[in-house]
Amino acid sequence: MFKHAIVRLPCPEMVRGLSSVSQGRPDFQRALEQHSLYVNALRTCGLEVQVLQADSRYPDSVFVEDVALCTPPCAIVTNPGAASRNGEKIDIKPELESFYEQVESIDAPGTLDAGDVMMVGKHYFIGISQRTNTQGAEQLLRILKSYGMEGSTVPLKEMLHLKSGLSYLEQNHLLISGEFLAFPAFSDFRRIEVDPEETYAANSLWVNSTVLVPAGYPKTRKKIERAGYPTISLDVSEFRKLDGGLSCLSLRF
Ligand code: CIR
Repeated sequence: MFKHAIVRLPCPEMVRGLSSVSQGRPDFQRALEQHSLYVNALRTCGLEVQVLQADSRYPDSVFVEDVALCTPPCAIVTNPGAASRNGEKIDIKPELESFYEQVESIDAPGTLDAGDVMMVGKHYFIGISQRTNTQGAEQLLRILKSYGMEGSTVPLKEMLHLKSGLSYLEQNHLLISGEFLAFPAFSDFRRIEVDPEETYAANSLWVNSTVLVPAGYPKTRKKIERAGYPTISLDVSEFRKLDGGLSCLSLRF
């Protein structure tokens, strides 16, 4: 169970955030409203939510998940792989230190975005992507091992981040899509397969037994509910325009 979440408010400069999709620029006012409903949903799931101020130096800083990995015994400040986002790691450290005694870091030449890391109990799957390199993954594996945890790597071909196409919903349930369907390490899960026309919904978010799902993907929502989870549907259209989704908007621990 999670007790806390950290989120960062979107900044008006988000309209210039990184994007690989051609859905237009986000509408800042709408993004603020969607973000506020997201925070409410986390609170409904029982989390105490720390809301950090917007940081206009970093257009993508609302996607706070990428700058840290929060595990039960320690937090790890990452070294984000996109140049325009790398400085986001500096201000997250003191926030994590107010919750954690142990705060580790990933350092150059290693790069790692925590959107590439999926926690399954004490095992962490680490995507090797455009943002996360093998040195970053090796550093993370060493840190995990020193705290009694472990991990393995997953090479990405198409997705931006590992969790763009995979979400662990606990109880061995794995929401899975696209290139990951054929990956052997994911064959033994109770798989909930996402239809090709709903791949964006593969980034859904388990929070204390409830699953947050992006609005507009009814087939996936139904499949998750059939697997036994209550769901909360949230419109995250403005974050989608920047390749972001539900998991990217918070750190949970
Ligand atoms: C980026 O390209 O870094 C942002 N526009 C989106 C980050 C999304 N984060 C995530 O999937 N964990």
